[in-house]
Amino acid sequence: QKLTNISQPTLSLIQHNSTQLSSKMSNLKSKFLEVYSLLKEELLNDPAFEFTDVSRQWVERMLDYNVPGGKLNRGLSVVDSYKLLKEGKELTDEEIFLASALGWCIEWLQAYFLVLDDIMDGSHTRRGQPCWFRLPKIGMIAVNDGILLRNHIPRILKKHFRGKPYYVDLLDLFNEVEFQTASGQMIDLITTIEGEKDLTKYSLPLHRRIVQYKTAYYSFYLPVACALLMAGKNLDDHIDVKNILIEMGVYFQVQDDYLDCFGTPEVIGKVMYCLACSNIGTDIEDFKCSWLVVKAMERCNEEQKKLLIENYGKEDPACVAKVKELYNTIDLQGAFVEYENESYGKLIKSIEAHPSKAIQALLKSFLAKIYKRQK
Ligand code: GPP
Ligand code: MG
Ligand code: MG
Ligand code: MG
Repeated sequence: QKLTNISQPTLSLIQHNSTQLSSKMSNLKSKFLEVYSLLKEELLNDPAFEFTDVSRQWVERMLDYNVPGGKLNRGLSVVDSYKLLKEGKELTDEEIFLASALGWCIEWLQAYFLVLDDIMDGSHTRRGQPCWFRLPKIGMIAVNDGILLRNHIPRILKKHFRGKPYYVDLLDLFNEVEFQTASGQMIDLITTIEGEKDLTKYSLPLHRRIVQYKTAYYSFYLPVACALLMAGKNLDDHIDVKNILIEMGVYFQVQDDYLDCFGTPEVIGKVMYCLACSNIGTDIEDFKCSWLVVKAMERCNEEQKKLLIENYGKEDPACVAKVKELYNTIDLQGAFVEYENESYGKLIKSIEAHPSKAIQALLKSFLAKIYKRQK
């Protein structure tokens, strides 16, 4: 593919950095996974609740099903970022453990969001398996499981960070980010209210507002902010880093919107497990303010607009197929490639304008992980 705006030296630097990282990663990743087992054991033996065998088994199954099964990018990023902030100095075992524990808190937060998001979106599959609430005998108990997952976070933080000078900032950070995400989820949901479905109100600024809040803060800012706090930094001094990460988060969610429709089901983990599930994602059926529909409205002629308005947001597979056919006719895949290259170029430029080399390396390693991702 043609890479506009990206110089060859820049590209090879990124690729070199990411290969270097991935060889070191396997060790950090195995340590990271060990920390999961430990945190789980602590939660399953939390003295604040008198567990029975049955309740302990429930929580263990729920955690194993929902917490560790993703790409773990957000969680691993904390360790990665902390290491880069330390500019190559060997981390102590305690530092690796603490950064991993914070990484897991983000994975717990993500599990909590996804369990509930799948109910709200009426989704079928997640990470290559049925959504938790779709399993026999789970159903709406999943709502409470989501609440439990959320409650595990402050318990992990209390156990391992209570004595740290940055403990209060950490709690505040998780609270702020959760609030921002829930607010983003609210605007994502209220734009699709039945009876008020109006595609003409969907625009790039509205899309941006939704994804900035529902995705960017918790997925991109939070891991780096955790690493900054651990490194003894004041978050108020790093607003520029935050802004770049938010931009990256917006780019990431545009990819998510794209993959919802054009991703390979086996790759993104939304394989059709049941006949009722005829689609990879559910954004078209759910009348979501997806980047694709916003771009489509921009590119359509009057007749195509009419067709889109008639078929978007309907459960009927024939309507969904018509929307997808239109997306192909107006070459949304091409529009996406163009967007992807342009965003990448802009992000690299703003990263390279940052005064700190360590922060540049951190941000570039983040970007390399998501650029042209297929899942
Ligand atoms: C995912 O968006 C949104 C979240 C994970 C935030 C949920 C927030 C809550 C407070 C529950 P999405 O629906 O586009 O993601 P996916 O495509 O993975 O379902
Ligand atoms: Mg969803
Ligand atoms: Mg959603
Ligand atoms: Mg999505």
